[in-house]
Amino acid sequence: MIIKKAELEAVAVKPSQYPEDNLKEIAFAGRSNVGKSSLLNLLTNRKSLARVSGSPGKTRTINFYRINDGFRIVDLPGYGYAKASKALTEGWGEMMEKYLQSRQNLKVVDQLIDIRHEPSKQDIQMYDYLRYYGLDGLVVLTKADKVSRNEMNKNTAMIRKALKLEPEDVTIPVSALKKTGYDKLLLEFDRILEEE
Ligand SMILES: Nc1nc2c(ncn2[C@@H]2O[C@H](COP(=O)(O)OP(=O)(O)O)[C@@H](O)[C@H]2O)c(=O)[nH]1
Ligand SMILES: [Mg+2]
Repeated sequence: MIIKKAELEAVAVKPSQYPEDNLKEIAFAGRSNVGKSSLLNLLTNRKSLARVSGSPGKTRTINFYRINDGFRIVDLPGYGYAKASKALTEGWGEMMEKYLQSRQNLKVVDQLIDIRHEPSKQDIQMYDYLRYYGLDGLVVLTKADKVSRNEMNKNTAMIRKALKLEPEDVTIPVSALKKTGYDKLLLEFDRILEEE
């Protein structure tokens, strides 16, 4: 697919604020600062559709981006930000759970992991949760420009093992800086959106 049109359609903290129709949705999950906003901008070829931030932990809403008037990419709030208050963290869990458990439109959650690091405890918890709800199977490894080809292979294997991925699960290295990998991810989107 080619993304020709992308617009922020809704910003939600509760289900009554979600768009009401049956467009399929692919959500992005990952820890704060992993590169979710940068990936969204890369995919849509827009410099600042989503705000890229040097200071993590700012996005505390579920953002619905309408793509080609055919589906949505949903940017979920990042987790694992140490400075977030307890109240914020608890609100986060409830907001995420409501969306992930009950959103009929949601087909898959694209889990983002920084290719340089071992998945955190929260990354693993998040992925287990996605598996439980049948929303797993797509992992994007971000900031691929920061590692050598050799490290890329080694770290991919390490991350696949830590998340207990099955052979059919997909890992796609991407770099927002070098603008690589997004074409493979868009092909994966085509496959997901064609499924019933
Ligand atoms: N080198 C490199 N830096 C990246 C890449 N993607 C994001 N970043 C940087 O990582 C930081 C967090 O990015 P952002 O997209 O805001 O992450 P988010 O919090 O997950 O939405 C910013 O400083 C980005 O410039 C990438 O592919 N390569
Ligand atoms: Mg962001």
